Amino acid sequence: MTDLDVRALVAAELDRTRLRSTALTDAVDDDDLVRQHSPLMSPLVWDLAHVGNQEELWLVRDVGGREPVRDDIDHLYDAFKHPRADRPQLPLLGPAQARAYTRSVRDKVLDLLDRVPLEGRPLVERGFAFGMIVQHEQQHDETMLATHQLRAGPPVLPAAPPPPATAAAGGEALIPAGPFTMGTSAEPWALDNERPAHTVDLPAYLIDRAPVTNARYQEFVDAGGYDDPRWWSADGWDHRRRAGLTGPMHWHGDGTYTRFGRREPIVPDEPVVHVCWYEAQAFAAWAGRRLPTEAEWEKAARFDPATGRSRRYPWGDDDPRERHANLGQRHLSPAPVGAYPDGASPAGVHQLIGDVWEWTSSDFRGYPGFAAFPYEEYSKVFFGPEHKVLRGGSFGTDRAACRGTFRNWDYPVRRQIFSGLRCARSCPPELA
Ligand code: AVJ
Ligand code: FE
Repeated sequence: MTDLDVRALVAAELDRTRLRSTALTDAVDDDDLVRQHSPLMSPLVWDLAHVGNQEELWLVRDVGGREPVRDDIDHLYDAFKHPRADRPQLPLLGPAQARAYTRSVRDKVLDLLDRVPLEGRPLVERGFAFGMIVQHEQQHDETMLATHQLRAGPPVLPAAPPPPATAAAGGEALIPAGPFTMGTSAEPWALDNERPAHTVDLPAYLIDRAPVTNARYQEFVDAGGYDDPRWWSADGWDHRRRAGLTGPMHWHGDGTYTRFGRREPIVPDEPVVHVCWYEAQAFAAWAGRRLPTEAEWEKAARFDPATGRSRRYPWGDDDPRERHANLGQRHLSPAPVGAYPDGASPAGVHQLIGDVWEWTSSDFRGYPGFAAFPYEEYSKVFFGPEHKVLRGGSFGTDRAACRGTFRNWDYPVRRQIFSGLRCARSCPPELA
């Protein structure tokens, strides 16, 4: 790409992303913007100004070396200083102020984008800081979408139904033993935790060709899975009891769930969503399976046995198109399994990208050779057993913040995110 292409691409991505943030925050009135819809979430107006504040810190001040737009509000929008539950009590910018602030930061950034030298820098650096800001805003847009799901009241977001299933996606795929390249050193906008590319050798395993559906999960519920400690880890059972879990979040126990203000019958062949890591693990144990490791997930998604190399996406190296995956909030739900045959991997594994984030069994850790960039606070401070890795993105994830190497993480109790699972198992000797 030439310098001009990079600038045009960045400008288009910034623009597209801001349209989404604006739609998510313009959909509700000012009272709803400042209200806390759940102690798990920030008020929407916090996310909006936080997005602007990060953009000011990383681009206006760090990359551009410019004067602060506002140097008096950084502490309000520092996610490490105030837990989400406390944010409504802060003297936050109001809706009109937050909108004006993010707009004036953006104006400075577009000006900067025209002037900052990109020429002569390694490709990895070209536009990276801008790409990181696009991904940061898109991640907060997904968080704001999760806040919308927690909001009480009538629906405010338009919901186009997802496409129907057009292919069979049942059963398991066998992934033969052998090495593959995990992570990336080449993807220009890959974040520090996706780097560097490194070889991982895995024994043979089987992985579900589709995420676990609502129908299958209902069987687990109906079989008394929530009342049987056999399927749960010790911590998981403890959490199950203390939190009084009886089924996925937003299920009512009568065959209906509420999605973005609409109470509807549960669609049986859609991937189950809003389960925590403990529930995912218990389901897998009940089904005689286990969660895949992060490496198993990525090999199933990226490894091409014909060439021996790892692809950017299951379908190849092309950026996601509508026919590949349910991404970008085009639909307000996962799509039925078998709806995206064009997005399947070489091993015939479907819907790895989009629909629901998939819990893996892995702790969030740095790859061998990891180097924090640009700040330790982006990923490194979250490394450790308390965070579990999710892969693949959801219907609410934008294509800019999702790829075969992209890693998400959260606490094992969290389920307000768009999280589901697929199962795996080690290959029995007779199949290997
Ligand atoms: C990668 C989704 C866990 O939301 O905490 C947003 C992304 N980092 N602002 C999060 C992020 C800083 C992060 N997750
Ligand atoms: Fe953030």
